[in-house]
Amino acid sequence: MRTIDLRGQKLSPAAMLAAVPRAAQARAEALETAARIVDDVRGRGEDALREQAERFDRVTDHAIRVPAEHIAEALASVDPVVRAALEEAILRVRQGSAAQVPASRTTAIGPGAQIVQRWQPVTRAGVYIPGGKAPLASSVVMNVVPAQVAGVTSIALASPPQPDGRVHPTILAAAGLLGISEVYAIGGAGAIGALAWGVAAIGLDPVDVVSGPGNNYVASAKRAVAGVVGTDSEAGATEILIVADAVADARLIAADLVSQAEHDEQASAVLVTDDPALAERVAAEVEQIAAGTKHSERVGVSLAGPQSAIVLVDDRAMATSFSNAYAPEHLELHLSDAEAAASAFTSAGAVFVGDQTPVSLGDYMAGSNHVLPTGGQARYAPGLGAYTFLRPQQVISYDHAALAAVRAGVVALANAEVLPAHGEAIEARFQGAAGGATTL
Ligand code: HSO
Ligand code: ZN
Repeated sequence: MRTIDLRGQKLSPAAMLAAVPRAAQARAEALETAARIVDDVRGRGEDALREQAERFDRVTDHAIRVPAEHIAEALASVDPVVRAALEEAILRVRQGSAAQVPASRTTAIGPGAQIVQRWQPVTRAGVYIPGGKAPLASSVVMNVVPAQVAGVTSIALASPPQPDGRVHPTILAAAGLLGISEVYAIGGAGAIGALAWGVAAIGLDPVDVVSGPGNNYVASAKRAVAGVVGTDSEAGATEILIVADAVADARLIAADLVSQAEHDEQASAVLVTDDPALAERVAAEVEQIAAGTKHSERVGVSLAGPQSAIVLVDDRAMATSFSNAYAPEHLELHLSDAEAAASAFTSAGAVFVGDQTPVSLGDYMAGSNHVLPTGGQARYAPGLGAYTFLRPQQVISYDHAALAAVRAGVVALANAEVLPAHGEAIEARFQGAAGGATTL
Protein backbone atom coordinates (compact mmCIF):
# COMPACT_ATOMS: atom_id res chain seq x y z
CA MET A 1 0.00 0.00 0.00
CA ARG A 2 1.29 3.41 -0.81
CA THR A 3 1.61 6.09 1.84
CA ILE A 4 0.47 9.62 1.08
CA ASP A 5 1.78 12.37 3.36
CA LEU A 6 -0.74 15.21 3.56
CA ARG A 7 0.79 16.72 6.70
CA GLY A 8 1.29 20.47 6.71
CA GLN A 9 -1.05 20.98 3.76
CA LYS A 10 -4.24 23.02 3.87
CA LEU A 11 -6.45 21.01 1.54
CA SER A 12 -10.01 21.58 0.40
CA PRO A 13 -12.38 18.59 0.56
CA ALA A 14 -12.02 18.23 -3.22
CA ALA A 15 -8.22 18.18 -2.99
CA MET A 16 -8.40 15.52 -0.26
CA LEU A 17 -10.63 13.40 -2.48
CA ALA A 18 -8.25 13.78 -5.40
CA ALA A 19 -5.43 12.36 -3.28
CA VAL A 20 -7.17 8.96 -3.04
CA PRO A 21 -9.54 8.67 -6.02
CA ARG A 22 -11.96 5.77 -6.24
CA ALA A 23 -11.22 3.12 -8.87
CA ALA A 24 -12.38 4.37 -12.25
CA GLN A 25 -15.62 2.78 -13.47
CA ALA A 26 -16.46 2.71 -17.16
CA ARG A 27 -19.73 4.44 -16.36
CA ALA A 28 -20.86 5.68 -19.77
CA GLU A 29 -20.39 2.31 -21.43
CA ALA A 30 -22.11 0.47 -18.56
CA LEU A 31 -25.06 2.87 -18.66
CA GLU A 32 -25.54 2.31 -22.36
CA THR A 33 -25.22 -1.46 -22.12
CA ALA A 34 -27.48 -1.72 -19.07
CA ALA A 35 -30.15 0.48 -20.67
CA ARG A 36 -30.10 -1.72 -23.77
CA ILE A 37 -30.45 -4.89 -21.66
CA VAL A 38 -33.30 -3.42 -19.61
CA ASP A 39 -35.11 -2.28 -22.76
CA ASP A 40 -34.71 -5.70 -24.30
CA VAL A 41 -36.30 -7.34 -21.25
CA ARG A 42 -39.10 -4.82 -21.36
CA GLY A 43 -39.73 -5.48 -25.04
CA ARG A 44 -39.14 -9.20 -25.40
CA GLY A 45 -39.58 -10.53 -21.88
CA GLU A 46 -38.65 -14.18 -21.39
CA ASP A 47 -36.90 -14.50 -24.79
CA ALA A 48 -34.54 -11.68 -23.85
CA LEU A 49 -33.88 -13.21 -20.43
CA ARG A 50 -33.01 -16.59 -21.98
CA GLU A 51 -30.65 -15.01 -24.47
CA GLN A 52 -28.97 -13.01 -21.74
CA ALA A 53 -28.62 -16.10 -19.53
CA GLU A 54 -26.90 -17.93 -22.37
CA ARG A 55 -24.59 -15.03 -23.06
CA PHE A 56 -23.68 -13.89 -19.55
CA ASP A 57 -24.28 -16.94 -17.34
CA ARG A 58 -23.67 -19.67 -19.93
CA VAL A 59 -26.86 -21.55 -19.11
CA THR A 60 -29.70 -22.66 -21.36
CA ASP A 61 -33.18 -24.06 -20.70
CA HIS A 62 -32.97 -23.37 -16.99
CA ALA A 63 -36.00 -22.81 -14.78
CA ILE A 64 -36.19 -19.02 -14.57
CA ARG A 65 -38.87 -19.19 -11.89
CA VAL A 66 -37.23 -21.29 -9.20
CA PRO A 67 -39.50 -24.27 -8.32
CA ALA A 68 -40.48 -24.62 -4.67
CA GLU A 69 -38.64 -27.98 -4.51
CA HIS A 70 -35.31 -26.28 -5.19
CA ILE A 71 -35.83 -23.99 -2.21
CA ALA A 72 -36.91 -26.90 -0.02
CA GLU A 73 -33.88 -28.94 -1.11
CA ALA A 74 -31.55 -26.07 -0.38
CA LEU A 75 -33.06 -25.64 3.08
CA ALA A 76 -32.77 -29.34 3.81
CA SER A 77 -29.14 -29.56 2.78
CA VAL A 78 -27.69 -26.31 4.13
CA ASP A 79 -24.94 -26.80 6.73
CA PRO A 80 -26.68 -26.59 10.14
CA VAL A 81 -24.02 -24.21 11.46
CA VAL A 82 -24.62 -21.87 8.51
CA ARG A 83 -28.36 -22.20 9.02
CA ALA A 84 -28.06 -21.28 12.70
CA ALA A 85 -25.86 -18.30 11.80
CA LEU A 86 -28.37 -17.11 9.20
CA GLU A 87 -31.15 -17.44 11.78
CA GLU A 88 -29.20 -15.41 14.30
CA ALA A 89 -28.42 -12.77 11.67
CA ILE A 90 -32.11 -12.59 10.75
CA LEU A 91 -33.08 -11.98 14.39
CA ARG A 92 -30.49 -9.26 14.81
CA VAL A 93 -31.20 -7.46 11.55
CA ARG A 94 -34.89 -7.59 12.39
CA GLN A 95 -34.15 -5.73 15.64
CA GLY A 96 -31.88 -3.20 13.92
CA SER A 97 -34.43 -2.62 11.14
CA ALA A 98 -37.36 -2.15 13.52
CA ALA A 99 -35.73 1.07 14.74
CA GLN A 100 -35.95 2.37 11.17
CA VAL A 101 -39.73 2.42 11.08
CA PRO A 102 -40.90 5.80 12.34
CA ALA A 103 -44.06 5.96 14.43
CA SER A 104 -46.89 7.90 12.81
CA ARG A 105 -47.31 11.37 14.30
CA THR A 106 -50.32 13.62 14.54
CA THR A 107 -49.79 17.38 14.54
CA ALA A 108 -52.62 19.70 15.54
CA ILE A 109 -52.18 22.71 13.28
CA GLY A 110 -55.03 24.50 15.04
CA PRO A 111 -58.48 23.69 16.46
CA GLY A 112 -60.15 21.20 14.11
CA ALA A 113 -57.09 21.06 11.85
CA GLN A 114 -54.63 18.21 11.88
CA ILE A 115 -51.99 16.45 9.84
CA VAL A 116 -51.01 12.85 10.38
CA GLN A 117 -47.50 11.97 9.22
CA ARG A 118 -47.54 8.27 8.48
CA TRP A 119 -45.22 5.78 6.77
CA GLN A 120 -46.73 3.48 4.19
CA PRO A 121 -44.93 0.37 2.98
CA VAL A 122 -44.75 -0.17 -0.75
CA THR A 123 -46.89 -3.05 -1.97
CA ARG A 124 -44.22 -5.08 -3.70
CA ALA A 125 -40.42 -5.19 -3.50
CA GLY A 126 -37.83 -6.83 -5.74
CA VAL A 127 -34.45 -7.67 -4.27
CA TYR A 128 -31.39 -8.52 -6.27
CA ILE A 129 -28.66 -10.77 -4.86
CA PRO A 130 -25.41 -11.00 -6.82
CA GLY A 131 -23.91 -14.41 -7.38
CA GLY A 132 -20.70 -13.66 -9.21
CA LYS A 133 -17.49 -13.38 -7.19
CA ALA A 134 -19.16 -14.57 -4.00
CA PRO A 135 -22.67 -15.96 -3.38
CA LEU A 136 -23.77 -13.37 -0.83
CA ALA A 137 -26.36 -15.28 1.20
CA SER A 138 -26.02 -12.63 3.92
CA SER A 139 -27.28 -10.06 1.41
CA VAL A 140 -30.57 -11.97 1.25
CA VAL A 141 -31.03 -11.24 4.95
CA MET A 142 -29.95 -7.61 4.52
CA ASN A 143 -32.49 -6.96 1.75
CA VAL A 144 -35.45 -9.07 2.71
CA VAL A 145 -35.61 -8.40 6.46
CA PRO A 146 -35.93 -4.60 6.18
CA ALA A 147 -38.64 -5.01 3.55
CA GLN A 148 -40.56 -7.41 5.79
CA VAL A 149 -40.09 -5.17 8.82
CA ALA A 150 -41.42 -2.24 6.78
CA GLY A 151 -44.57 -4.25 6.14
CA VAL A 152 -44.03 -5.23 2.49
CA THR A 153 -46.15 -8.29 1.87
CA SER A 154 -45.04 -9.23 -1.64
CA ILE A 155 -41.32 -9.79 -2.20
CA ALA A 156 -39.60 -11.23 -5.27
CA LEU A 157 -35.94 -12.21 -5.24
CA ALA A 158 -33.65 -12.47 -8.26
CA SER A 159 -30.15 -13.91 -8.39
CA PRO A 160 -28.03 -15.18 -11.29
CA PRO A 161 -28.13 -18.84 -12.27
CA GLN A 162 -24.99 -20.78 -11.40
CA PRO A 163 -23.47 -23.12 -14.04
CA ASP A 164 -26.08 -25.79 -13.16
CA GLY A 165 -28.85 -23.32 -14.00
CA ARG A 166 -29.94 -22.96 -10.39
CA VAL A 167 -29.67 -20.08 -7.96
CA HIS A 168 -26.87 -20.70 -5.47
CA PRO A 169 -28.14 -23.12 -2.75
CA THR A 170 -27.08 -20.94 0.21
CA ILE A 171 -28.96 -18.00 -1.29
CA LEU A 172 -32.00 -20.26 -1.76
CA ALA A 173 -31.69 -21.51 1.81
CA ALA A 174 -31.61 -17.95 3.15
CA ALA A 175 -34.69 -17.12 1.05
CA GLY A 176 -36.41 -20.23 2.41
CA LEU A 177 -35.64 -19.27 6.01
CA LEU A 178 -37.26 -15.90 5.39
CA GLY A 179 -40.36 -17.42 3.82
CA ILE A 180 -39.59 -16.07 0.36
CA SER A 181 -41.04 -18.38 -2.28
CA GLU A 182 -40.93 -16.11 -5.34
CA VAL A 183 -37.38 -16.52 -6.59
CA TYR A 184 -36.03 -16.04 -10.12
CA ALA A 185 -32.77 -17.24 -11.62
CA ILE A 186 -31.97 -14.02 -13.45
CA GLY A 187 -28.69 -12.14 -13.26
CA GLY A 188 -27.31 -8.66 -13.73
CA ALA A 189 -28.97 -5.75 -15.48
CA GLY A 190 -31.62 -8.06 -16.96
CA ALA A 191 -32.84 -8.93 -13.46
CA ILE A 192 -33.29 -5.27 -12.59
CA GLY A 193 -35.25 -4.76 -15.82
CA ALA A 194 -37.38 -7.85 -15.16
CA LEU A 195 -38.26 -6.73 -11.62
CA ALA A 196 -39.00 -3.17 -12.70
CA TRP A 197 -41.11 -3.93 -15.78
CA GLY A 198 -42.36 -7.41 -14.93
CA VAL A 199 -42.28 -10.42 -17.28
CA ALA A 200 -45.79 -11.70 -17.90
CA ALA A 201 -44.72 -15.01 -19.51
CA ILE A 202 -43.07 -16.19 -16.29
CA GLY A 203 -45.66 -14.67 -13.96
CA LEU A 204 -43.33 -11.96 -12.68
CA ASP A 205 -45.35 -8.88 -11.77
CA PRO A 206 -43.59 -5.51 -11.68
CA VAL A 207 -42.39 -4.34 -8.27
CA ASP A 208 -42.50 -0.88 -6.68
CA VAL A 209 -38.96 -0.81 -5.30
CA VAL A 210 -35.82 -2.62 -6.47
CA SER A 211 -33.03 -3.01 -3.93
CA GLY A 212 -29.74 -4.80 -3.59
CA PRO A 213 -26.05 -4.56 -4.35
CA GLY A 214 -24.40 -5.38 -7.65
CA ASN A 215 -21.68 -4.54 -10.11
CA ASN A 216 -21.42 -1.52 -12.37
CA TYR A 217 -24.04 -2.95 -14.75
CA VAL A 218 -26.54 -3.60 -11.97
CA ALA A 219 -26.02 -0.07 -10.64
CA SER A 220 -26.43 1.31 -14.15
CA ALA A 221 -29.60 -0.73 -14.68
CA LYS A 222 -31.04 0.82 -11.52
CA ARG A 223 -30.43 4.21 -13.09
CA ALA A 224 -32.11 3.01 -16.27
CA VAL A 225 -35.31 2.14 -14.40
CA ALA A 226 -35.42 5.35 -12.35
CA GLY A 227 -38.86 6.88 -12.70
CA VAL A 228 -40.40 3.43 -13.16
CA VAL A 229 -39.58 2.06 -9.72
CA GLY A 230 -37.87 3.28 -6.57
CA THR A 231 -34.34 2.02 -5.94
CA ASP A 232 -31.97 1.98 -3.01
CA SER A 233 -28.58 3.73 -3.10
CA GLU A 234 -25.93 2.23 -5.34
CA ALA A 235 -23.77 -0.25 -3.50
CA GLY A 236 -20.74 -0.68 -5.72
CA ALA A 237 -17.18 -1.81 -4.99
CA THR A 238 -16.62 -2.11 -1.25
CA GLU A 239 -14.80 0.60 0.68
CA ILE A 240 -13.27 0.74 4.12
CA LEU A 241 -11.70 3.81 5.70
CA ILE A 242 -10.09 3.46 9.10
CA VAL A 243 -9.19 6.42 11.29
CA ALA A 244 -6.64 5.43 13.92
CA ASP A 245 -4.44 7.04 16.53
CA ALA A 246 -1.23 5.98 18.26
CA VAL A 247 -2.92 3.49 20.61
CA ALA A 248 -4.41 1.44 17.77
CA ASP A 249 -3.49 -2.18 17.05
CA ALA A 250 -1.79 -2.36 13.63
CA ARG A 251 -2.59 -6.05 13.20
CA LEU A 252 -6.34 -5.53 13.61
CA ILE A 253 -6.31 -2.55 11.25
CA ALA A 254 -4.44 -4.56 8.62
CA ALA A 255 -6.84 -7.50 8.98
CA ASP A 256 -9.82 -5.22 8.46
CA LEU A 257 -8.31 -3.50 5.41
CA VAL A 258 -7.62 -6.89 3.83
CA SER A 259 -11.10 -8.18 4.73
CA GLN A 260 -12.82 -5.64 2.52
CA ALA A 261 -10.15 -5.69 -0.21
CA GLU A 262 -11.09 -9.37 -0.52
CA HIS A 263 -14.36 -8.39 -2.22
CA ASP A 264 -13.07 -6.83 -5.37
CA GLU A 265 -10.01 -5.65 -7.29
CA GLN A 266 -11.75 -2.27 -7.30
CA ALA A 267 -12.32 -2.22 -3.54
CA SER A 268 -10.84 0.74 -1.66
CA ALA A 269 -8.96 0.33 1.62
CA VAL A 270 -7.74 3.50 3.31
CA LEU A 271 -6.06 4.18 6.65
CA VAL A 272 -5.97 7.75 7.94
CA THR A 273 -3.68 8.41 10.88
CA ASP A 274 -1.60 11.12 12.49
CA ASP A 275 0.90 8.58 13.78
CA PRO A 276 3.69 7.75 11.28
CA ALA A 277 4.91 4.83 13.40
CA LEU A 278 1.46 3.18 13.25
CA ALA A 279 1.37 3.81 9.51
CA GLU A 280 4.60 1.86 9.09
CA ARG A 281 3.45 -1.01 11.27
CA VAL A 282 0.15 -1.29 9.37
CA ALA A 283 1.95 -1.27 5.99
CA ALA A 284 4.11 -4.18 7.12
CA GLU A 285 1.18 -6.14 8.59
CA VAL A 286 -0.94 -5.61 5.47
CA GLU A 287 1.78 -7.01 3.28
CA GLN A 288 2.09 -10.10 5.43
CA ILE A 289 -1.64 -10.79 5.73
CA ALA A 290 -2.32 -10.04 2.05
CA ALA A 291 0.35 -12.51 0.94
CA GLY A 292 -1.18 -15.39 2.89
CA THR A 293 -4.88 -14.86 2.37
CA LYS A 294 -7.08 -16.99 0.08
CA HIS A 295 -7.86 -14.22 -2.38
CA SER A 296 -4.40 -12.71 -2.23
CA GLU A 297 -4.37 -11.85 -5.93
CA ARG A 298 -7.58 -9.85 -5.76
CA VAL A 299 -6.52 -8.29 -2.46
CA GLY A 300 -3.15 -7.38 -3.93
CA VAL A 301 -4.74 -5.56 -6.87
CA SER A 302 -7.12 -3.66 -4.60
CA LEU A 303 -4.42 -2.61 -2.13
CA ALA A 304 -1.87 -1.67 -4.78
CA GLY A 305 -4.41 0.43 -6.69
CA PRO A 306 -4.61 4.22 -6.46
CA GLN A 307 -7.90 3.81 -4.58
CA SER A 308 -6.10 2.36 -1.54
CA ALA A 309 -3.59 4.21 0.64
CA ILE A 310 -2.26 5.02 4.06
CA VAL A 311 -2.83 8.74 4.53
CA LEU A 312 -0.77 10.73 7.02
CA VAL A 313 -2.52 13.76 8.50
CA ASP A 314 -1.57 16.43 11.05
CA ASP A 315 -4.13 15.69 13.73
CA ARG A 316 -7.61 14.46 14.59
CA ALA A 317 -9.30 17.49 13.01
CA MET A 318 -7.63 16.80 9.68
CA ALA A 319 -8.45 13.09 9.92
CA THR A 320 -12.10 13.98 10.52
CA SER A 321 -12.18 16.40 7.57
CA PHE A 322 -10.58 13.80 5.33
CA SER A 323 -13.07 11.11 6.33
CA ASN A 324 -16.08 13.40 5.94
CA ALA A 325 -14.88 14.51 2.51
CA TYR A 326 -14.27 10.91 1.44
CA ALA A 327 -17.66 9.69 2.74
CA PRO A 328 -16.66 6.01 2.89
CA GLU A 329 -19.08 3.12 2.74
CA HIS A 330 -17.60 1.78 6.00
CA LEU A 331 -15.76 3.87 8.57
CA GLU A 332 -13.88 2.25 11.45
CA LEU A 333 -12.68 4.31 14.40
CA HIS A 334 -9.64 2.86 16.16
CA LEU A 335 -9.25 5.76 18.56
CA SER A 336 -8.63 5.96 22.29
CA ASP A 337 -11.85 7.98 22.57
CA ALA A 338 -13.72 6.32 19.71
CA GLU A 339 -17.16 6.52 21.34
CA ALA A 340 -16.91 10.26 21.99
CA ALA A 341 -15.26 10.97 18.65
CA ALA A 342 -17.92 9.22 16.58
CA SER A 343 -20.36 12.13 16.42
CA ALA A 344 -17.89 14.25 14.41
CA PHE A 345 -17.81 11.70 11.59
CA THR A 346 -20.95 12.67 9.78
CA SER A 347 -20.46 11.22 6.31
CA ALA A 348 -20.19 7.45 6.16
CA GLY A 349 -22.53 4.63 5.16
CA ALA A 350 -22.00 3.06 8.59
CA VAL A 351 -19.64 3.85 11.47
CA PHE A 352 -17.90 1.05 13.39
CA VAL A 353 -16.79 2.29 16.79
CA GLY A 354 -13.76 0.83 18.57
CA ASP A 355 -11.47 -2.02 17.63
CA GLN A 356 -13.89 -4.75 18.70
CA THR A 357 -16.42 -3.68 16.05
CA PRO A 358 -14.94 -4.70 12.69
CA VAL A 359 -16.75 -4.25 9.40
CA SER A 360 -16.98 -8.01 8.92
CA LEU A 361 -19.12 -8.14 12.08
CA GLY A 362 -21.45 -5.67 10.37
CA ASP A 363 -21.32 -7.68 7.16
CA TYR A 364 -23.02 -10.59 8.86
CA MET A 365 -24.12 -10.34 12.43
CA ALA A 366 -24.13 -6.90 14.07
CA GLY A 367 -27.82 -6.33 13.34
CA SER A 368 -26.98 -3.35 11.14
CA ASN A 369 -27.38 -3.46 7.36
CA HIS A 370 -24.46 -4.17 5.05
CA VAL A 371 -25.94 -2.72 1.85
CA LEU A 372 -24.40 0.74 2.02
CA PRO A 373 -23.71 3.66 -0.31
CA THR A 374 -20.32 3.63 -2.03
CA GLY A 375 -18.41 6.04 -4.23
CA GLY A 376 -18.99 9.03 -1.93
CA GLN A 377 -22.78 8.69 -2.07
CA ALA A 378 -22.76 8.56 1.73
CA ARG A 379 -22.58 12.37 1.53
CA TYR A 380 -26.28 12.39 0.71
CA ALA A 381 -27.67 8.86 0.65
CA PRO A 382 -28.43 6.24 3.33
CA GLY A 383 -27.76 2.54 3.36
CA LEU A 384 -30.53 0.04 2.82
CA GLY A 385 -33.08 0.00 5.61
CA ALA A 386 -36.74 -0.42 6.40
CA TYR A 387 -37.22 3.18 5.18
CA THR A 388 -36.13 2.09 1.68
CA PHE A 389 -39.51 0.38 1.46
CA LEU A 390 -41.54 3.08 3.18
CA ARG A 391 -43.16 6.21 1.80
CA PRO A 392 -43.82 9.11 4.13
CA GLN A 393 -47.31 10.37 3.56
CA GLN A 394 -49.32 13.23 5.05
CA VAL A 395 -53.00 12.73 5.83
CA ILE A 396 -54.77 16.07 6.25
CA SER A 397 -58.11 16.75 7.93
CA TYR A 398 -59.80 20.12 8.60
CA ASP A 399 -63.32 20.68 9.87
CA HIS A 400 -65.60 23.50 8.72
CA ALA A 401 -64.55 25.95 11.42
CA ALA A 402 -60.85 25.26 10.80
CA LEU A 403 -61.40 25.83 7.07
CA ALA A 404 -63.25 29.06 7.83
CA ALA A 405 -60.23 30.30 9.78
CA VAL A 406 -58.04 30.20 6.68
CA ARG A 407 -60.73 30.79 4.03
CA ALA A 408 -59.69 34.36 3.20
CA GLY A 409 -56.00 33.48 3.08
CA VAL A 410 -56.46 30.65 0.60
CA VAL A 411 -58.68 32.81 -1.62
CA ALA A 412 -56.13 35.64 -1.54
CA LEU A 413 -53.26 33.34 -2.55
CA ALA A 414 -55.36 31.65 -5.25
CA ASN A 415 -56.26 35.01 -6.77
CA ALA A 416 -52.64 36.17 -6.55
CA GLU A 417 -51.69 33.14 -8.64
CA VAL A 418 -54.59 33.82 -11.04
CA LEU A 419 -56.09 30.45 -10.19
CA PRO A 420 -59.56 31.61 -9.10
CA ALA A 421 -61.17 28.15 -9.27
CA HIS A 422 -58.93 27.19 -6.34
CA GLY A 423 -60.53 29.95 -4.24
CA GLU A 424 -63.98 29.07 -5.52
CA ALA A 425 -63.55 25.49 -4.29
CA ILE A 426 -63.05 26.92 -0.80
CA GLU A 427 -66.00 29.33 -1.14
CA ALA A 428 -68.28 26.45 -2.23
CA ARG A 429 -68.06 25.19 1.37
CA PHE A 430 -69.57 28.42 2.64
CA GLN A 431 -72.51 28.59 0.28
CA GLY A 432 -75.87 26.97 0.98
CA ALA A 433 -75.88 23.92 3.25
CA ALA A 434 -72.44 22.62 2.22
CA GLY A 435 -70.62 23.38 5.43
CA GLY A 436 -69.67 21.38 8.43
CA ALA A 437 -70.86 17.90 7.56
CA THR A 438 -67.74 16.28 8.98
CA THR A 439 -65.90 16.96 12.17
CA LEU A 440 -62.69 15.60 13.62
N1 HSO B 1 -18.91 -5.86 2.85
C1 HSO B 1 -19.97 -6.03 1.88
C2 HSO B 1 -21.04 -6.96 2.29
C3 HSO B 1 -20.66 -8.39 2.49
N2 HSO B 1 -19.51 -8.84 2.99
C4 HSO B 1 -21.42 -9.49 2.26
C5 HSO B 1 -19.56 -10.15 3.07
N3 HSO B 1 -20.72 -10.54 2.62
C6 HSO B 1 -20.64 -4.72 1.62
O1 HSO B 1 -19.78 -3.74 1.34
ZN1 ZN C 1 -17.77 -7.68 3.25
